[in-house]
Formats: sequence, C-alpha cells, structure tokens
Amino acid sequence: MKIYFAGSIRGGRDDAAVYAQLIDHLRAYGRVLTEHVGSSTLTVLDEDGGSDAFIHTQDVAWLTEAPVLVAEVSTPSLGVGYEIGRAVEQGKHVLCLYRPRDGRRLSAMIAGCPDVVNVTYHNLEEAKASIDHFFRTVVSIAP
Ligand code: 6IA
Repeated sequence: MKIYFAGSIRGGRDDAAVYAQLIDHLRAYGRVLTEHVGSSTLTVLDEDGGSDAFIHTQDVAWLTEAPVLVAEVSTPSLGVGYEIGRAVEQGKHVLCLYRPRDGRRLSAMIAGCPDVVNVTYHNLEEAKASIDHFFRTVVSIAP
C-alpha cells in the first residue's frame, strides 16, 4: 500500500525528528512516498527539491496515488493543510496526529472535519498506537 505522510517543511522543522519516527513506523504498512519529510537535514529554506511548481505537481501526483494520508499537524503548515483538504476531496483515508501545547489549538478546519480521523497524542508510543488502530479499524490492514 502507498502511504502519503505529510509534515511541515516551510511551516517549521521543529518536529522533523517526530516525523522520521512516524515514517519509520508507517513502513510496516506500506511504502511511504514522502520519506523526505522526515529528513534531519531538510530546512525551511531548502532549495534542492526543484521549483515550487515541480514540487506541487509531484506531490499532488503522489497524493492521488496513495489511498491513505497520515499527517502530523502539531506544527502549523499551509502545505499540510492543503494536502489534507485535497485528500479529503479525493475520498482518501486521512489520519491527523496532533500533540497539544500550551497556548495553541489545532485549526478548526482540521479538528472539525468529519472526514478526518483526528487523534491527540502526548508521546511517540501513543502516536504509534493510534497509527496501528487507524490501519486496523479504518484502512482494515494489519502490519
Ligand atoms: O507549507 P509546507 O512547506 O510546510 O508544506 C509541507 C508539505 O508540503 C509536506 O507534507 C510535503 O508533502 C509538501 N512539500 C512542501 N515542500 C516540499 C518539498 N520541498 N518537497 C516535497 N514536498 C514538499 C523540497 C524538499 C527537498 C529538498 C527534499
């Protein structure tokens, strides 16, 4: 199964290490098309990925290929929100993982979307267990 993992890039790289761990866990369920999102060397100003138009075209093609989108949404990102919206419109299975922080709330457009499985987690073990539950009960596949 192809899996699209979404995480902040230009929105900020504070959670890059979390993305890498989640991507690693997702590999038990299929091929993660967007492994670069977890890269420890990728920065908000990175210019090695091609033009913005190329990145957009490629990512939308990958999103269209994948029946599942898993997004880590703790660091707000325009790109991640856009990908979630397009995945919902395409009828994908969508899981959003959010780690609460003082003084912040997840966008109502994600938290209030009935077509998204929204999960709040506090540590990596909880996030991984939520991924397992999502694949078992929503996507109906085992690792
Ligand atoms: O607005 P943001 O940049 O935070 O949006 C992040 C989301 O958009 C991610 O989930 C990615 O799927 C997608 N995205 C944004 N920038 C790139 C990108 N840049 N490459 C691929 N997907 C991207 C070049 C990185 C390259 C040097 C490895």
